[in-house]
Amino acid sequence: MNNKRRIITFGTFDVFHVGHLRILERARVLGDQLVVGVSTDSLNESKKGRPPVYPQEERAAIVAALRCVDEVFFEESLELKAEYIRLFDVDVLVMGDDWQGRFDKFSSLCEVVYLPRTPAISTTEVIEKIRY
Ligand code: C2G
Repeated sequence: MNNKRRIITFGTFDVFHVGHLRILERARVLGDQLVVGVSTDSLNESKKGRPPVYPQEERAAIVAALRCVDEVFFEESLELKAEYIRLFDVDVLVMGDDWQGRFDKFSSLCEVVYLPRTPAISTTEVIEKIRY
């Protein structure tokens, strides 16, 4: 029997920064194994209206190399959360609090936890800083 507590989280993780690292580390300590869904380029474009800076293979490679991450897959659609929760057999869904309340409907499948975002850093701010 596998009695490990499995955690899942999702994100684009474009222009990887310390806010991304912190949420993955904080998600991981809520259990024993951390599975991360990295948004595909096309999902990111539909969510944010622009293509990511780094392509999905590179974003996924960076996330997969982290000590706190056990497994990575591509998140193809925001509508597939229930399928991913079942497929990866997870106990907890963790999201940043910018998504507060948005995933409560999955609480019949697993525990749903929102963690506070790291203040004062975002991919958009990093891009702006480099640009000017
Ligand atoms: N994050 C954070 N602190 C920041 C910036 C981001 O804790 N300063 C968290 C976000 O709350 C999110 C994760 O890092 O949980 C990934 O952030 P994004 O790459 O911006 O992810 P997003 O595009 O919101 O994708 O299915 C849900 C989506 O795929 C989430």
